[in-house]
Amino acid sequence: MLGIGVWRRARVVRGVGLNAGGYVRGVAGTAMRLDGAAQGGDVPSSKFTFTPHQGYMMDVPAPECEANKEDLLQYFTMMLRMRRMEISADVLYKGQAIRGFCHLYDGQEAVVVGMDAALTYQDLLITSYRNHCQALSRGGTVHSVLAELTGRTTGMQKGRGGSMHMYATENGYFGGQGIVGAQTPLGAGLAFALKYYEKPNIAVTMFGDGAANQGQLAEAINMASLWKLPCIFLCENNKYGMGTSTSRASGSGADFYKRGSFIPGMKVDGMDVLAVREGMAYAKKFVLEHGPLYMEMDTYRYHGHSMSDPGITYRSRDEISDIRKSRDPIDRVKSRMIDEGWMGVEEVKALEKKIKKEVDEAVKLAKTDPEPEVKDMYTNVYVEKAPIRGTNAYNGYIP
Ligand SMILES: Cc1ncc(C[n+]2csc(CCOP(=O)(O)OP(=O)(O)O)c2C)c(N)n1
Ligand SMILES: [Mg+2]
Repeated sequence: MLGIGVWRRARVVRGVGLNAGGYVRGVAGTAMRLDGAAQGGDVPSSKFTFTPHQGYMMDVPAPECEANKEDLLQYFTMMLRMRRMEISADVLYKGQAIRGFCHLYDGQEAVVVGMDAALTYQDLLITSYRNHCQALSRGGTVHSVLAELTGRTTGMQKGRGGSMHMYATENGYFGGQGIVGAQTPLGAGLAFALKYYEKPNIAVTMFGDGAANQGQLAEAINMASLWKLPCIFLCENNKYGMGTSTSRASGSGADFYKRGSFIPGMKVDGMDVLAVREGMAYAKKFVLEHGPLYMEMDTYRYHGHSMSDPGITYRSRDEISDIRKSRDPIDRVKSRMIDEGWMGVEEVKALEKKIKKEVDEAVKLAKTDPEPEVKDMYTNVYVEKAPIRGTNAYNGYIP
């Protein structure tokens, strides 16, 4: 065993504002959580088990953990918020308030919530275009994410990035990338910077099962291995790359976590926030000691690939509803809370109502907030007058 039970307790922070996610913004750049335990309250706690992780060239921790009521309530609330936000984005898109690309994250919420429960804002994060919920977790609000989607000045990037390009570098979030797999070497670069500056932190570079087949990922893993970078290559295996299932696209079959080949791998139930939290806490400690790790999150997306994909031509409605019934990440936390007697059905309903109201208010603002002005069209647009060789017959082109 390479060390178990690495669970960061939340620190006590008082007198500072909370954002919608219940995280404290900008305090020493850390995603500090205000939980009851940290505030000295008598918070009930219990032991939970989860689907065992699978390890490749490494040991994995036992599939059990301790979690308290405030932890679970916080994860439950955040996942509800994410789900409701994405459903609202779907409606806004269909009403043409959002234009262009839009990739929703519902179904996969436990990956981001569990991951950030084990990390801090000093741990750097970069991901693909399916990035709304990462933005929310790294200091965004439902309002700032939805307003970005509708192109308003109140959006995370002042309405200039849109669905695929949200960032919060002040919180260690290097955002969404539209080019499949492009973030994988960039994530290795972030890990290089952490190592170069001797920081006790890691970088996580998230990508999909489709991107996992790319050459640039293999190159990034190779360099990360040689330089022993504190990098987690985190594959969100949601079973499809656009309309292509993993069984049709991946020569190695289903075991993505073994695909780092010469670096260790760990497979985690990505539909269970506690499994993700525990896996990530262990993984962080592991990569700081041993170098890069390939993680596979076994997850599922409910929506189609993007808004132009109804999502039911290459898979059956039954497949989707079976996963919803048996593995839904929100239901899993909800039933744990109810089974422990930490929440009643009425309290759950009240919380769901509260989140719906919060998101509905954000939707209203996202529809009415001001759009960027034409005079700002070229703000942050850079033109370098550097000559590019070989672009015509007179500037260095050699046939
Ligand atoms: C280099 C490149 N090739 C193709 C595309 C078009 N494209 C966008 S998403 C996608 C599928 C990626 O699937 P996966 O990596 O599994 O991520 P998921 O969408 O499931 O999160 C493709 C082929 C692209 N954006 N960039
Ligand atoms: Mg995929």
